[in-house]
Amino acid sequence: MTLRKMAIIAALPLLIACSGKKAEEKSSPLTPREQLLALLDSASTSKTVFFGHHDDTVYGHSWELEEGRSDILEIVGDYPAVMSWDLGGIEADDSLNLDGVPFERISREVVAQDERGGINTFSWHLHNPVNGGDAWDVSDTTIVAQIAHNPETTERFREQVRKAARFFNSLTDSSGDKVGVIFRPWHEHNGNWFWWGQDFASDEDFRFLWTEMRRVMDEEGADNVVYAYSPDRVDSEKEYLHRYPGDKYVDILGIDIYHLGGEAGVEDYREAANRGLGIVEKLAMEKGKRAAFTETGLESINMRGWYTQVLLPLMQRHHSLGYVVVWRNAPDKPAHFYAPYPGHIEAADFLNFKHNATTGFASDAHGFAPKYRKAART
Ligand code: BMA
Repeated sequence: MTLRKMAIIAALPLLIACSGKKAEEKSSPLTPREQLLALLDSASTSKTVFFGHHDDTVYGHSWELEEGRSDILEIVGDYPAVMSWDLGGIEADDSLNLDGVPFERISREVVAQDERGGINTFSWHLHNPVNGGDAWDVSDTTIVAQIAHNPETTERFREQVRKAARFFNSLTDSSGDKVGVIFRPWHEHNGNWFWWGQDFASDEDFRFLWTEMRRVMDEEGADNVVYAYSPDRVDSEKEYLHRYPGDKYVDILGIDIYHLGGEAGVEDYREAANRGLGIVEKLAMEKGKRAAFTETGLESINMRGWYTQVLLPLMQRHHSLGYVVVWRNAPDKPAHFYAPYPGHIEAADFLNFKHNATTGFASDAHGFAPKYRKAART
C-alpha cells in the first residue's frame, strides 16, 4: 500500500462524515416560510400567476359549511392555488370568524390546502381594542393613536396580536410541522373605511401597528408567517410607500384594486390595475420582495368574459406577480360573489381562464413544490 493510499484510507471516515453532512444539509427541508417564498418565486419566474379565492372551501354562492365543496372546484375540477381566509374575531376569542366560519374549520382547510401544495393567506378585519367596534366602525378616530400612546390600550392591542400569533402557531400538518401562511394585516390603510385608515392615524402611529404587531408575533414565535403589505389603489410609488413600515417587516408587496361600475368601469379598472400592479412589480424587484394582486374582482361578474378579457390580460402583462385573489362568494347575499359558480353564465369563460398557461391552480402549485419541500408533502 502506498503512503498516498494509506492517507486516503485514514481520511475516509472524515470524508464520509463531511460528505454525509453536506448531503444532509442539502436535503434538509426548508422552513415553512422559506417553502412558501420559494413557491412564489417559482410561480414568478415561470410566468405563472396563482389564482386565489376568499373562503373558497367553506361556503359558496348557494351552500355553506359543507365539507369537500368549492364553487371553483365544481366548475374547473381543481382548487384555487391560493385560499384566502379572515382572522376577524380571533382577537375576541370568538369560535366563528366575522363571516360565520368556525376557526376550527379554517385550521383544517389550511392544512388541507397545504397538503395539496397550495398557499394560504389571511386578512384580519379585527375589532378595535378600545371600544370593541368592528373594523368598519370609524366613529372614534383616535383608536390608532391610543394603541400607540396609551399603555393600557397598547397592552390590549398586544393581547389581540398574541391571539393571532397563537392561531398561526397552531397550524400544523399531519407530521406536526407548522404550515407556512401569508398574513396581510392593516390592508387598504390608504382608504377611510377601516379604523386603521388614512384619516384616522398619523403616519408614525400607523407604522406602530406594523412594528409592534411584528414584534409581538416574533416574541410569540410565529415563525411560519410571511407578511404582505396591501394598500388600496394608488397613483404613484410615493403614494404606495407612504405608510410602508420598512423592508424588514414585509415580504410581499401587494395591492387591492376592485373593478367598480360594471362594464362602464372597465377602462378605469384596467388603468388603475395596470398602474398599481406596475408599481408593485417594480418596487418588489428593487427591494427583493414578492409581488401579488392581493384582492380584486368584479362583484356579480356582471360583464361578459371578465375573467379572460379583463383579469387574464392583467395577469399576463404583470406575470411576475405570485398570485391574484378574488373575494368571496357569499352564501347569504346573492349578488355578493366574485367567482362564478356552477350554472353561472361566466362559468365557461372561467374554464378558459383556468386552461390558460398563465393561470395556476392547486395542482400547478403542487407541481412547483420547492425542491427541498418535505417528502411527506410532495
Ligand atoms: C367584505 C364583504 C363583507 C365581509 C368582509 C370580510 O368585502 O365581503 O360581507 O364581511 O369583506 O370578509
